[in-house]
Amino acid sequence: MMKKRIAELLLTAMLLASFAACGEAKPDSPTVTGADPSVSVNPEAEETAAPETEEVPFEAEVYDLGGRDIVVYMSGNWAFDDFEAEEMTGEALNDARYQTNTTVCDMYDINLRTDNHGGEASGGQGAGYKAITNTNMAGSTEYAFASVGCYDVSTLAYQGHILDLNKVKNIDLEKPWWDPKANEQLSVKGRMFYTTGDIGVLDNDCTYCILFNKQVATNFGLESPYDLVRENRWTYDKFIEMADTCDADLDGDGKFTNDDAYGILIWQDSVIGMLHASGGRCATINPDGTIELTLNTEQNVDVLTTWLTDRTKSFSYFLEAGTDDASHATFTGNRCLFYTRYLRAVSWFRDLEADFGILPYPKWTAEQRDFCNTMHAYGTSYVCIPLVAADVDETGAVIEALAYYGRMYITPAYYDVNLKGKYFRDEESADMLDLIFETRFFDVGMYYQLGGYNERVITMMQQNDTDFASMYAKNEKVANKLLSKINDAFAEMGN
Ligand SMILES: [Ca+2]
Ligand SMILES: [Ca+2]
Repeated sequence: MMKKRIAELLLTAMLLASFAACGEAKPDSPTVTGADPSVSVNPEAEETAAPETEEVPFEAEVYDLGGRDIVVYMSGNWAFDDFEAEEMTGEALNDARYQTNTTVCDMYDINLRTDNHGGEASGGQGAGYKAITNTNMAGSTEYAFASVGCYDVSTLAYQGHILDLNKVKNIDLEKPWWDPKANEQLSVKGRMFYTTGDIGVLDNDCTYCILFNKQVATNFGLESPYDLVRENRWTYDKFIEMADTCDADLDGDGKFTNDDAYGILIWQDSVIGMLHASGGRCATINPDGTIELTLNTEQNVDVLTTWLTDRTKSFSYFLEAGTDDASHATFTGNRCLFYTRYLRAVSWFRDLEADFGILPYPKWTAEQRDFCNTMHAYGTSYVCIPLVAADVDETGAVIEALAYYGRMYITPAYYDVNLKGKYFRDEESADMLDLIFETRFFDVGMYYQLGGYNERVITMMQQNDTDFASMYAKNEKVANKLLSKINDAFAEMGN
């Protein structure tokens, strides 16, 4: 981490030097964090200095598309408004989207429209699956491209209904506006059927994180969690040790309720977040393109059993469905140290007086190479192109441009919105956001819902069940059966 950060700073310094030499310093060049660029040119600067975003040229073709409509089909379990902005409103994210859209529309002479089915069920054969398979079958080219819910888009991929983005002219997934870890972890024999990156913010909102209440940390004289992250001491054991100092039966009634104090407010899906944070995956795509079930490793069993057990301890407050406001009061009322959720939660609290920061999920041990932060499969949607599509070169260029300008406008706006509190700006969390996005993690085993493990571990969480081994064994056969079908389908696509 340290080495990488210094390398980035050096690179940034070199780039800035070369811009200066050419007399091309661009005052409006985008920064990921909005930090003062003069801070990051100094390699001696503290590690907290946020690196300037590297300037990378846009290299896709620019076409004159004669005012044609480009319709984006959108679906997924969460409602979302990526690609949508009708006018400038003063709201940072809306305006960044508007700026992105108008720039790309002018550049290509297109009319960008959406057909938004966000919030409709996406369970593998949901709205997005049906829409894309139906248009393919009808030979319709109504949708230029799509953003489809995770469970649906992964089904579309193995059934051959969407294009390999690596073969689309004008899309270059190696560019920094696309997620590099997605390339690494979602490729099947070099094919990439769907991806994500700066093109939207739904994926950001669905990214798991841990919020921590700064007042509670101060009250208990705890170490700065930001320092722990920087010093590679932010581990699962440290996380639990800190949580375990903060619980108290405040009203002395012998029960733990909304009125008491806790170490961790726990969201049920955190069970998947914790597995992924340790580097464990339900399934892994091997270099030969075959997908393998990798859930039942010694370490994964250890991680899951430990977290499922810690969830039952008195420092843990399990968030029951539908009681968010009452449960959140423990966090916003400075009676809870950590809250395991996703980045969307930041927007719920920034207007409140509670002073909180953003952290990655902890490493399982300090020996683990990287932090690993996953995205919420249920809520995320991915960009894809239907198999039956017209003018794919042109569509590819438009998609590439939306992602390029998304990096310039949308991602910085996302940082601004999520770091800006009522009374202060949380600059240290900017570094954490960088880290979280850089280390994002993809697990197709969850997307394909192999063995229903994605839901079953959550049910275990709800039911205080800690016997992972039995649950795993009961569902392994079903998991492998579906996996064979998927592997056969990908194998049939040849090389
Ligand atoms: Ca994004
Ligand atoms: Ca009590």
